[in-house]
Amino acid sequence: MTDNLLTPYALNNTINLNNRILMAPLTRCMADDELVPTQAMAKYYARRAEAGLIISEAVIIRPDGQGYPNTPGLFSQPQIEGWKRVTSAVHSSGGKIFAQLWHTGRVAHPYFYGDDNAEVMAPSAIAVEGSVPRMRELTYKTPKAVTLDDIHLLVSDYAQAAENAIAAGFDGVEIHGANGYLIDQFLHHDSNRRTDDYGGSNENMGRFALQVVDAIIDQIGNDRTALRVSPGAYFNIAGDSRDRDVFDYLLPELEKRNLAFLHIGIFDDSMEFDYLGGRASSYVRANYNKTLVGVGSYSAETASSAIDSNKFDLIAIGRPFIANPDYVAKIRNNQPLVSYSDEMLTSLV
Ligand code: FNR
Ligand code: 8K6
Repeated sequence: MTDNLLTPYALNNTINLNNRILMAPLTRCMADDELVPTQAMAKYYARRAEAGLIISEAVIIRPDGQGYPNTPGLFSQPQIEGWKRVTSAVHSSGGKIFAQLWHTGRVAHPYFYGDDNAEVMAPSAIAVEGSVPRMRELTYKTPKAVTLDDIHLLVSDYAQAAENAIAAGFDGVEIHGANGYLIDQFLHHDSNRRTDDYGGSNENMGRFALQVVDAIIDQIGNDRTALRVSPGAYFNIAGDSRDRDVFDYLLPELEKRNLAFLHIGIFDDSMEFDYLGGRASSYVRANYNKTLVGVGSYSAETASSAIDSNKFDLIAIGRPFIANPDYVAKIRNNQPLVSYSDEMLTSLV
């Protein structure tokens, strides 16, 4: 039985969802060379409009946030116009869509936005190991430890991107604070070795994330602002047992902000983290008392029972939504799903 997934859910007084199934943010690398969303992307999202809420693929807030080819942006007028096509296609199909705002920090590569000498921004000058996926010749660079001026500009660029998202017709934004990208790099000791106001103590480690959240709330309101976090480091970052204290501080601070929701960033929620005492979702549930979105290798059945037993309130579905544009209808009608495979990433169906 998966009926509970199909019941409406009010995020707040502004946003009501028709059901509890979110489409997870899924990078597809299909924007045009100016990082403008295409008509094919508008159709792709509109086909999935039956989701209670679509979270867009991650959208870069400025050029030096780019770490993968053809990821869309929200910093130029043509990009805003391109997203208007997407949001209006989703709205005319009865759906809702948030933009996921992204800066990859040290996972950026200047190949995408400048010459070889262009700077890579991160909390500390520590390179991530390896190279860009599927572009193995692009080895990650040692980033620049951002200055206080850089930080102020980054915060205002996040806020500007949020304003651009609303101008483009999005219903709100999800700040990408997860999966080892810029905001997450500030939240983990492996990637943040700063000794100024942005590193060291729990409060300092959390400062950049909260400043971005607050700047966006000022711009577009808390009802339209959500955040994705990865308290368990698993991608582009190594875990450190001290990270838990940072999130012990951060989660109650976030709770005070009355966000639209908080969303876990993880590929498989059965992963357990020693320093969190188990799953990332259980840890967040125990330390955060507002709307929580679970994710990570769930089926409709396992998600339904997780919601039933109050492990989280809403479920985000990723890969199965790539394989099944009509995922929600199939769940409602009890129809079999097409299995996801990585080859599906090469076309936008
Ligand atoms: C992702 N994921 C992801 N997460 C995110 O926060 N922003 C993004 O842009 C992407 N992009 C992305 C692309 C692809 C191809 C995959 C497979 C995944 C992670 C995604 O949102 C989700 O957390 C995982 O896919 C786990 O959920 P499923 O797929 O098991 O339902
Ligand atoms: C978040 C941006 C990702 C953009 C590139 C697409 C990556 C495709 C990933 C496929 C999923 C495989 C799962 C990898 C899990 C890594 C955790 C250790």
